[in-house]
Amino acid sequence: MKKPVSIRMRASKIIQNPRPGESPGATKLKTQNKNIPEIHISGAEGIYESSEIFGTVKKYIQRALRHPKGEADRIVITIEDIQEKPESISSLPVSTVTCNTPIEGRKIIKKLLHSIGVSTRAVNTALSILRKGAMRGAAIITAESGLRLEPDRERGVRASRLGISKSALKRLGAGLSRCGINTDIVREAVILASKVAASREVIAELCMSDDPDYTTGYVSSQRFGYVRIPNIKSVENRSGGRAFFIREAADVETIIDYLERTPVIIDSISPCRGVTGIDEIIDCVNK
Ligand code: WAQ
Ligand code: MG
Repeated sequence: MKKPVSIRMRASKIIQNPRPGESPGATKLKTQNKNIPEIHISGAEGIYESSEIFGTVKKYIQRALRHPKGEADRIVITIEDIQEKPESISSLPVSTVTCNTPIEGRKIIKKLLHSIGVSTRAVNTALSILRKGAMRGAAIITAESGLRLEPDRERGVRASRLGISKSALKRLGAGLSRCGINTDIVREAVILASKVAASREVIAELCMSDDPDYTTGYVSSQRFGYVRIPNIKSVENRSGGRAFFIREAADVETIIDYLERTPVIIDSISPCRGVTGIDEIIDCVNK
């Protein structure tokens, strides 16, 4: 990639006259030095070539202005040169399980995460954070004891400085198209999950969109890939978020530095498998 740049967007909305108890996830707008509560509307990030800056910023702004969570009143765009040479990684293989209800979804989440050593306590910590929603980034949870370790619980940790080469993007798009799931949302989530899973200290990730109309979530890990779970929540449900499960003895600061600051580019692609049985997915773990 020639002259890589990191582009990030975050959009928020001011809550006018909030009633007590409403918008529990609202944070105070610090930049204007006023006590105005705001909610996170959407965010996006990626590594691009400098020639892609205008097109990408336009796409990000359109996304912030036409979001199902509401129209943003504040959009912050950050564009920075990438100085370090990005690390190259492969994308995770993608599969989809059959799931018809949120209750079934919870069972699938537990089964997949238990198969790679994430404890019930850790899964329950994550599910209760996702149920509350309203974070801008992800929670960091120890996989055995289920302790929550990210320093700022309102913000969470945002995986950033991640991208994909043009040729890998083409191949990823072709694989996802064959499964009928080649959308911005899926591509961006696969890229993010692949960077997160490439950290040796991260065992798995759980994700549920906070968009009220997007009901497919995923569990991912280097061991079984990116596993999509349809109907993980019901329509009109505004809960959502991400949790990264980490090794018990891992150093949180090192993990955050990798997730937020180390530039990573996907330059090879793993297969897109389509609908797969959960037992078949777990069998891969034991091989
Ligand atoms: N780093 C960490 N956490 C993030 C990031 C990031 N870069 N971006 C979003 N989050 C957290 C944050 O808490 C959001 O509220 C939550 O995740 C959901 O973000 O294959 O669209 O952008 O069909 O709404 C999954 C795709 C889509 C499943 C997830 O997430 C599929 C999605 P959203
Ligand atoms: Mg969202």
